[in-house]
Amino acid sequence: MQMAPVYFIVLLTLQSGILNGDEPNCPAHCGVPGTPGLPGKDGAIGPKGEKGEPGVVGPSGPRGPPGPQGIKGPPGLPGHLGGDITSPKSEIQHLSAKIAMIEKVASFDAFRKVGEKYFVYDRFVESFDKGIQYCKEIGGAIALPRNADENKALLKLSVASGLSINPYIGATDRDKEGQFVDNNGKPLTFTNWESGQPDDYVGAQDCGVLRVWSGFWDDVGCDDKLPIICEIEIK
Ligand SMILES: [Ca+2]
Repeated sequence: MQMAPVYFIVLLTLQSGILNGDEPNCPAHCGVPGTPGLPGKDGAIGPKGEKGEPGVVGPSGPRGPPGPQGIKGPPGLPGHLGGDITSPKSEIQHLSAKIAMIEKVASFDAFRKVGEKYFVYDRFVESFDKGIQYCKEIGGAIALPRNADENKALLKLSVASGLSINPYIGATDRDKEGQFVDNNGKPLTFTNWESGQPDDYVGAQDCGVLRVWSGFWDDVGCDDKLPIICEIEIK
């Protein structure tokens, strides 16, 4: 019961302060806080800026993947079947074959060109029939002049080759006496017989030769072994 007077004193002191209008720990002019003000107004929008410099073009990007295959085109126009127009391929084949034949001709011991014909001689000496076979194997036939120029060319080749024996020409009448034919069995369109020839001497001369000292023709035995000159046409 000793605390009762102290409590009473404190209560009286507090009550006295409130009645005098004082607030504890407050400055002399401190009032009640007001309400917050409104937000300030925005400023005006500034002028538009100058246009900027153009930018630099960047490097190319990587190559894209290949596109899909295109649509197949329409068929071409029909070609010529008549053979008037020579295709480059056939022309090349023709020239290749021609070159091969000329190379073959040049491989002979002697040759001479006249027109589209080449006379070739490789010092082969045989009978008429062996000569036919030999010339056939090289792509030709036994030489047979078809005109004066060819006859002269064959004579020049014979002389240039030093022939002293008359070479065969591709003419014979062994199938029908007196009717000389060429390698294909056709009648001769040009002849250059020596005067008095062909005489079918003793009935045993059915094959023609070129006389190397005159260029005229004679008929001799077909089994005689004589120089074989072939002709090859290269067109
Ligand atoms: Ca004769």
